[in-house]
Amino acid sequence: MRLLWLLATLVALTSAGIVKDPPKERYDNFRVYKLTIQNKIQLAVIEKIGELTKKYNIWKEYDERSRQIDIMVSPGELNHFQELLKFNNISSELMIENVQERIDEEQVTPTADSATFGWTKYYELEEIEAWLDEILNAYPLVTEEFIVGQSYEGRTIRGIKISHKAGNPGIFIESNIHAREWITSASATWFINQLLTSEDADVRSLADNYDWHIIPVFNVDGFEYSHKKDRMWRKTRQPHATNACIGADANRNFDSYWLQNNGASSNPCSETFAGDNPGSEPEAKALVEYLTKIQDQISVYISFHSYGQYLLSPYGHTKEEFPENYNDILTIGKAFADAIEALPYGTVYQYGSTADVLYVATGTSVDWVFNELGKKIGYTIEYRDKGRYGFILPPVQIIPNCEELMVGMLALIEKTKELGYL
Ligand code: 0X9
Ligand code: ZN
Repeated sequence: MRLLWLLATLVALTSAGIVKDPPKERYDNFRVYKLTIQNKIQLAVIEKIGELTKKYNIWKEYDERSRQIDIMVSPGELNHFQELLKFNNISSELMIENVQERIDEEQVTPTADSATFGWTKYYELEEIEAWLDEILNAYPLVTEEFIVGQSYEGRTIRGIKISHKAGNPGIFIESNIHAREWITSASATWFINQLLTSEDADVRSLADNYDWHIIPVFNVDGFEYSHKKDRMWRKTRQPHATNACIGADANRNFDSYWLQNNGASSNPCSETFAGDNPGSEPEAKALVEYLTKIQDQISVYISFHSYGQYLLSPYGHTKEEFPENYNDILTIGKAFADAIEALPYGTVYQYGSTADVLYVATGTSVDWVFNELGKKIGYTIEYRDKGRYGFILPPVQIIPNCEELMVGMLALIEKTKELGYL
């Protein structure tokens, strides 16, 4: 009876607008530092504080090559953090002084663009989906919607297939598996638009001679949450049974070396939490089922991420071993990176296996496709930049980033074909 009263009061308060949803997360005076690590003790210290998820947030995990790690620090923790750096002799570079300012700047959009969908601002899920519907309507002969499945919160994970003729080899693009990496869905929609509208001969041939399967926003719940509640959200939104922390890293939830070799975390509060078991996240499970079903139609798999400017390939689980076709994988990677560097922006991409050039990551989608579906060509693209803006890449950089994607893709596909994989 008492419970009933409590419930009734709660309903009354909610409808009166007294009990509200928690407000949008703010990042006033949160800073982002790039740290350079010199030894294991320093790394252990930073990884330990990285687990204090209320105070810190790892933006970019430690990578052995650069010996760097990017970490966001809350204002209340700043003094302690600075003492810690000093005490442990860790050198640091301040990348972002006030994360909230960057977020606010990101929202400022040119008014001229507000009526039509474009690539000078970032859009919310609803807007992206409405645009997708328009595209499907405008190009009914060459496009088709596909449905991967449902997210934890019941959203539909949608994709678009673009096919200009029967019998084309297939290229699969999965984007925005990490919610806060907004540049990835902006690039995916731009790329879709180019495949359908570009008059450039090279782009036309890319559109005509391959079937494109593209998911612009894979982590739909996380993406929505990153717009509405917390700009820095990365994971899925499924609550954990025994813990207050929500979500798992969908890109650690696939059944390929799952939770092995320290390539993911078993701590539900970590940004790289692998989930309770492979496929525990409905999104990852749905993608596995969908890809298994259409595997014969796919030759190349690409996953869009940010940031760091890398083209990463398998393996993610070890740097002691490499795939048997690693030379080809590197040749294709070089073609991609060279093409991008040749543009006037001069942006430099590093390429190589995930474990070798970045860090050990297990249970990722690309590695699952490579190892379990036996696909020979799979890459992760980590877009701009190298930490100046990190995840909050200013809207003016969307189109330059996309131009880089296109020349990179043209070179990648051409080389992949030349080497006999397409
Ligand atoms: O850690 C990740 O999941 C990716 N980096 S990110 O900063 N965007 O989170 C890299 C994933 C590497 N991919 C594969 N091994 N397939
Ligand atoms: Zn990512």
